[in-house]
Amino acid sequence: MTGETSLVIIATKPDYNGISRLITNKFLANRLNQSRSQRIVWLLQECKGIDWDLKIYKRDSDSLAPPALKKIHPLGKSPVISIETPALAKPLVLAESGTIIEYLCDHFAQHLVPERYQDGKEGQVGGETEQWLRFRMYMHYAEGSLMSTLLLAMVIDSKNLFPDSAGVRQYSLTLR
Ligand SMILES: N[C@@H](CCC(=O)N[C@@H](CS)C(=O)NCC(=O)O)C(=O)O
Repeated sequence: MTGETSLVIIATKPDYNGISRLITNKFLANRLNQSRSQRIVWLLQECKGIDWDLKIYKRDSDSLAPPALKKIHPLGKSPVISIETPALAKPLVLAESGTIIEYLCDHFAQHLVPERYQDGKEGQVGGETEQWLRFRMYMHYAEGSLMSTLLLAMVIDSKNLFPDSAGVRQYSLTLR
C-alpha cells in the first residue's frame, strides 16, 4: 500500500426522531475501494432512520491503525461502530464487518435482506429461500474466504514476489 492512508470514524448527528446516534470507524487507504470498511459506508447510505458523518484517523507510519482505535474496541481495527440510543445506558460498540452489516440490516435496512423462509415453511430446517441462503453465504464468504486471498495477493504484490509480472494478477489466477 502506498501513499497516504487514513482511518475514518463515522458518527451521527442526532436524527429526526431520536431513534439512534451512530459512530462508525472505517479504514480508508489512499483509494477508497481498497478498504473493506467501504462496505459499511455503502450500507449506511442505504440505511433508513439513521444519520451519520465521518471523522478521519490517519494510519501510523507502520500502516497499522493508531492506538486511539483500541480505546473504542479492544481489537483496534476498523470498521467498528458505536450506536447510541435512548434505550441504552452506554453506547453499543460492534466490531467485525459481518456483525456490523447484520446489525445494520436488522434494524435499518431490512428492505435489502431477502425473505428468509418460503411460504408455509417458516422456521423449518430446509425451509429457507435460495436467495436468503445465498445472501448469508456471501456475507461470510467476504471475510471468511475472499478477503484472506485478496490480502495474500496484496502481500505478494507489495513484496514483488513475481517480478516479471503483476503479482496480484498472477496470484488472482488461483482465485476460485
Ligand atoms: N475481520 C475484520 C477485519 C478488520 C481489519 O483487519 N481491518 C483493517 C482495515 S481493512 C484494519 O483495521 N487494519 C489496521 C490494523 O490491523 O492495524 C472485519 O471484517 O472487520
